[in-house]
Amino acid sequence: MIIQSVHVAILDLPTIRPHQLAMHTITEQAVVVARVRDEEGREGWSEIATIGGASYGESTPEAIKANIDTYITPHVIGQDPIRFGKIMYDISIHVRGNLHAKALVESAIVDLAARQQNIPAYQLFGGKIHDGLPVAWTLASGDTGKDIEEAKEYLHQKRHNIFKLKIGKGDPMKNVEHVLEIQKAVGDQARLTVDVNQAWDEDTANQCIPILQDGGISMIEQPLPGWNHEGMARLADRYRVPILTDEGATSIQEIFHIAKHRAGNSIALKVGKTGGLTAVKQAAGIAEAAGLGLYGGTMIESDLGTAMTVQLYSTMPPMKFGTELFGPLLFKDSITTNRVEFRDFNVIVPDGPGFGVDVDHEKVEHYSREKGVLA
Ligand code: MUC
Ligand code: MG
Repeated sequence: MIIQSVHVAILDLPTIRPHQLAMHTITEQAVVVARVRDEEGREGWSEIATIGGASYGESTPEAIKANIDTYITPHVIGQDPIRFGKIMYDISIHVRGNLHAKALVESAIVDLAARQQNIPAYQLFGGKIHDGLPVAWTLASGDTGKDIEEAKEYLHQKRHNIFKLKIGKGDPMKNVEHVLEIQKAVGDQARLTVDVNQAWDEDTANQCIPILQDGGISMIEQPLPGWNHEGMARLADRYRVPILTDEGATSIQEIFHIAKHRAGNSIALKVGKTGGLTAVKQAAGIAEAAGLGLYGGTMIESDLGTAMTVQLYSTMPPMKFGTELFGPLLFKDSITTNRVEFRDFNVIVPDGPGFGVDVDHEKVEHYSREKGVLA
């Protein structure tokens, strides 16, 4: 049952509140979805997000769509989805880089391959080890009081007991005070981490990290620019609090480089930046072999992209820092008819065929930037 079509659309999904990062505040998240269809009309779907247009990483939603439509789709049409390894190998010969685009395409093909066999997609990656994964929530409302309220509410609901604080925007010392206030309010019941999103230079990092470390913060994510592997290595060497590389840890080659030079002592995995589900498993292998701690990252995808990532992470040994697959909870609405579940501080691994969530075609059309692409 070969693949007959590939279609890609950009969706703009509104969030329940502004989500403030160093470089961009998300009120509407642009996610890219792909649909592959076989000869019998069966569909495989996937979703990958970037953040803030071109402001976060190398890819943009528009580039992902254009490059799949023009350069990748011809290598997918007529292929057998169960041979997704061969398809991705063929694509790698003809298309350099474009990791987010490759991730989106591979994932849609995997969903279709699993649905053709009526099995969950995690069966194609060795089977699940876990039924649920610890899941953090990001406190990023931009207001200390609101963040404390959110943290207390989610602790009460037993939804999250790990909180990541975005502290890359504005005055670094004020942000450190903000972290310590939240730590004082909930720190005995929760574990707190911070994500600087590349905003500091090394001097600023050396001023702020000791205070955060003494304050009981359990991990510092990407304090320096992604390119500054040497600086990250010095910080990882100097402090006992774990230093996590996110934006700097992209392709498997880059992750090998980070592991070799210990540019951080832990890394955030993400399906988009590393180039797909298979690539993320390879990346995790490199990191584990080097003794780096793992974190199950997200680019804030909705139920579809989250289900696919939850399924993949479920096939890996426990990650030292858990996951942050909270994406569906930040959106006002869902583009799937069934939802990813969150309970007892865990995100639950969906068990249905494919990634275990079914796309709501009307919702996809409603949120599509360009109408009729996936109709
Ligand atoms: C990032 O840099 O980690 C993931 C969770 C979140 O709040 O922001 C994203 C991106
Ligand atoms: Mg990050």
